[in-house]
Amino acid sequence: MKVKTACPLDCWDTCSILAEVEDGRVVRLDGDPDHPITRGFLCTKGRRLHERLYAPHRVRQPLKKVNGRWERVTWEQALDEIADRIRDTLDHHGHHAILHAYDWGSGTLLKNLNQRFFYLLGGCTETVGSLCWEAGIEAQRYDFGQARSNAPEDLENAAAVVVWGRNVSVTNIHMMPFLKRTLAKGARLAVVNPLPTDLDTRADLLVHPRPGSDGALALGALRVCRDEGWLDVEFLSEHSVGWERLAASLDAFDLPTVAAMTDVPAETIRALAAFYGQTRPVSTLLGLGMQRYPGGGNTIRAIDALCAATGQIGLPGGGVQYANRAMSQFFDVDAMTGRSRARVREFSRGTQAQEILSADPPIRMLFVTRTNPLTQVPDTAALEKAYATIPCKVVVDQFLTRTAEMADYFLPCTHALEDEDLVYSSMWHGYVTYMHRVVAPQGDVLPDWEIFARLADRLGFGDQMRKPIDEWFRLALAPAEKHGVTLERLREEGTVRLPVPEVPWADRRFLTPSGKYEFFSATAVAEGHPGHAVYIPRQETPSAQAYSLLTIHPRLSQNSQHRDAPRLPEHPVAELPPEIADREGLQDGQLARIWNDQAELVVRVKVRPGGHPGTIRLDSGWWGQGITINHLTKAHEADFGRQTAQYDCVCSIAPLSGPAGA
Ligand SMILES: Nc1nc2c(c(=O)[nH]1)N[C@H]1C(S)=C(S)[C@@H](COP(=O)(O)OP(=O)(O)OC[C@H]3O[C@@H](n4cnc5c(=O)[nH]c(N)nc54)[C@H](O)[C@@H]3O)O[C@H]1N2
Ligand SMILES: Nc1nc2c(c(=O)[nH]1)N[C@H]1C(S)=C(S)[C@@H](COP(=O)(O)OP(=O)(O)OC[C@H]3O[C@@H](n4cnc5c(=O)[nH]c(N)nc54)[C@H](O)[C@@H]3O)O[C@H]1N2
Ligand SMILES: [Mo]
Repeated sequence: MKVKTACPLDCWDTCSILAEVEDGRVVRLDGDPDHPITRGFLCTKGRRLHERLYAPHRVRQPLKKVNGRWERVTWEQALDEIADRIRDTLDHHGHHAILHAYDWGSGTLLKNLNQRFFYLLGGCTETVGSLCWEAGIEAQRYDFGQARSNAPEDLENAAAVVVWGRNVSVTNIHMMPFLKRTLAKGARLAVVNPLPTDLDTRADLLVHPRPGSDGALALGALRVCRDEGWLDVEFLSEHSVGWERLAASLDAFDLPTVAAMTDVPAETIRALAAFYGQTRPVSTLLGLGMQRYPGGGNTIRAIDALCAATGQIGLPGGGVQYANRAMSQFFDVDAMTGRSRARVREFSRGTQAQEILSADPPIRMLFVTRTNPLTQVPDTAALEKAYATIPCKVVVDQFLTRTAEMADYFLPCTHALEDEDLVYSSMWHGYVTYMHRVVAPQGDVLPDWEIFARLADRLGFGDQMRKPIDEWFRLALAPAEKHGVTLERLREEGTVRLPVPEVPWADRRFLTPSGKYEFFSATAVAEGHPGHAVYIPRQETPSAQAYSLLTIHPRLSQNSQHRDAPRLPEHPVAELPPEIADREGLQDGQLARIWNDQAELVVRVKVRPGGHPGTIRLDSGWWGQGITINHLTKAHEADFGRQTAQYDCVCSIAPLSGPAGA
């Protein structure tokens, strides 16, 4: 029997899946050939959902920590005790003493009911902001009114493609067939990335900026376009506001200055400018990496400005693709959660450690759902210290993550293949997929929403957490139903396209206050930011001995979800260019120490030519040797959206037998 479901992981691609079931067990997972975008192919991390379902170390019973050791307990005991703690906390400290730390470890619709529970308490403290993408989302809100992307199929209309900081072949693998077809039709390709990528061999133009300097690069290229007259005059005069103010600021970005700021040769900056200024349409595929810096939001604004001024917006084959927030209008998530009615105290996901330590009222209980903060939040040591001050900690997960190991109660939840749900992503394409339940839940695991409904029963508001799931679906789908995307259709068809535009802004009407593209944004000013894109340098300065450290997403796993990886190496692989290897006396395959003022780690060296000569790469999500990759990173914030700036990080490296480090 084959059952249709979808991948719940927080990812560009949001694949639909065909699960083959025999005798009540999943025997294999394949991509669903009927999905118009992901077309029958599943990536490694998607296929590994199967491994995680049956992993021997998956936890299938509730656990309680007694004298420092986990003991099995019944749901009744765990939930009775937790409900007592909640009541006691509310009585003595109020609802803001309860912190709900959540993220998108599973992105399915019904998971929003977790938040509902806390809002029904009257409110709570919750984590907001982003470890992921929010600076760029805010940047595009200032520029366009909302972050929107041209449809994947539209890429083939491009005369040129710029892959700017997106690791397409690793993180967005279903883009590859679209990209290959576009290149086969003769489109030119530019790749802008400090690290070498799999696309480099196909590129007509390779740009390897110093990490965190893309804002200067984009403004430098835009100045060339201004000076050469490579601008779309009609777009500037009819469809935008504030160009003159941005244009005047470009005088500071002459080629020699920008070359020194970015380590990109002047002729390469000029070639990038020509790429935009002398070709149309150019489709720009942005990644999220270059906004994980102190000036990250302004960097995205600078790239938007380069694309807009050269006339790449609102055209088939054009656009600056960062996200597809047009998707959110079809789901009434607030109706499910009731957030707008709750009194919520907000802590930033990235800087929650300091906020916990200085909180008044203090945090007395922590609930963690759909996230593993003690590997994924920058500056792990600071967060460990802060969490240690919280007297009662509850983690809902499937595995004893590093975060769970610190908890008092572990509540085991269902795996996506054991749930009925819906999933869509606002990162890329416009499809939503219905997830049929593939197999029965194992052991004593419960869906997240059932765990919180049972807690609510004990606290006297179970009726407000309990509805048949179809009613929750209908509540959330009300806006989509107006466009004919009904629950019945979703159940029957599996994957359905929502009516998001194929080519956003084709009518040149933007969602900004002026209705035009805003090179200068009064909204940004009102929110305390510069009105137009500026260049904000990073805080951690690379030097002859302190290299940039980029801790990017792993190929074979989703973030930290590779506890079950058979190949998880004891020593993470540090990829570095020959320039660093030569200077530090490092050979391919040898062990080396990486350190900075926060932590030290033993890595295995892999020399990979190409890329910026002072940049080292590690996979994020790894942990071992008593620490995580994020012990090395700092809790700096980006300029917009309470986004973390974890890529603003430097480190030193030496052979393992070399001189002592930090
Ligand atoms: N296999 C796999 N796929 C995933 C994920 C995963 O963990 N594994 N995670 C999913 C999630 S949560 C997300 S958010 C997306 C992320 O998708 P991407 O944005 O494609 O990938 P990241 O690893 O977040 O971003 C790192 C990219 O930004 C580049 N970069 C870093 N600093 C700079 C800079 O200063 N300038 C420029 N130009 N580039 C820079 C890095 O070299 C790298 O190519 O991927 C999703 N897909
Ligand atoms: N250094 C560095 N740090 C980074 C990044 C980086 O590039 N470099 N990337 C950042 C980015 S883009 C992101 S998005 C974050 C991701 O940060 P997280 O979301 O914390 O990352 P994951 O490792 O995916 O952890 C998700 C957890 O949710 C659990 N889970 C899965 N399904 C469910 C479910 O249905 N219910 C519940 N309750 N739990 C479930 C998983 O088992 C896993 O433990 O990491 C950020 N941190
Ligand atoms: Mo992410």
